[in-house]
Amino acid sequence: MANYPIKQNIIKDELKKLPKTMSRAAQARVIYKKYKHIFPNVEAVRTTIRNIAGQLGKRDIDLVVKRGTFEVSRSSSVYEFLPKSHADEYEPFVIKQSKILNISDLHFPYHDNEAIKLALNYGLKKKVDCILINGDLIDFAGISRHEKDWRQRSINDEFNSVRAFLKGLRKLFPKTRIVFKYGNHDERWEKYLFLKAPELFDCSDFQLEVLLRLGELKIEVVKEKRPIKVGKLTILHGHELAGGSGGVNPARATFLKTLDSVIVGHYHKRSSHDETTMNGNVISVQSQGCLCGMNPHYMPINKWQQGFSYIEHDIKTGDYMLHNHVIIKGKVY
Ligand SMILES: [Mn+2]
Repeated sequence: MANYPIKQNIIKDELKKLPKTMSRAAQARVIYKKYKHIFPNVEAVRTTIRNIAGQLGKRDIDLVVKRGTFEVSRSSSVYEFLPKSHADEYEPFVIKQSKILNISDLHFPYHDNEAIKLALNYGLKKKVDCILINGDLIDFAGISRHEKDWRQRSINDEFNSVRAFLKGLRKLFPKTRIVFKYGNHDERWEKYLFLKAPELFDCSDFQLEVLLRLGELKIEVVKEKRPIKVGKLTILHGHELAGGSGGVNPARATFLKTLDSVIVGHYHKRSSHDETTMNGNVISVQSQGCLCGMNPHYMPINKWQQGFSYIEHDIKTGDYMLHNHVIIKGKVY
């Protein structure tokens, strides 16, 4: 509050003109009448008067300063001047299942059915109790802010193919928890609405989860780049961490940004990076392969791998075993 001393000076000058016998409330009313353009209300003037007079005594300040802490009592009214905050809470999404199949980067309609079959078959064999679609389920090439692919099928076909996939997935795993975290490609829909049709933005019928019938299919959605926690492991799509292509080793690049045990998709590449701290704790970061076609027109030659991961999670301790598989020539390794 850069102008605070000026306000204080005004009040100091005014107080000199007023009788000392006057109550502070009355003083505040008089000064407020004169300076309505400066103070929001009488109470603000009164607070400033009390500040000047050092009147914020024990009775008003119910700051409960417990031994060694700086805790503020919930009933404290001293900080009522603080304006309402619009900052959002940013809580992670928690998965408490114990056998989780983690698939990512399917990029419909550029998906690879053979790779998808291998991943889902693995999930069936393991009798997983949760499937996480960890981002980039849909490509949305036609509404990208990057180069658009005019050869792609219509957006309607794109939606239809994803709906068919999700419907089939639900049928294959009727009782399994299914969670869909939006990646950068899935977020293109919302971005498109923001930029091209902001008037429609708050109409919930146009939300991606509605268009994909996720409610009917009992598929949960994780949006706004929220991290997912499986015990001591954090799962990110990868685009949440700003900057960089991941470089030679996406796991190491991710480690440098998170300094914690994480698995990401996004880079279409399997890599790992482990660090042992001075106290003997091991931080383990992994990136997993994709389930899309390996030679997209925008980057037909690349160094990607296809793959998926499987997480065994000890619900009691939060410990986990992470199996980061690659698919090579039709086989899971
Ligand atoms: Mn991505």
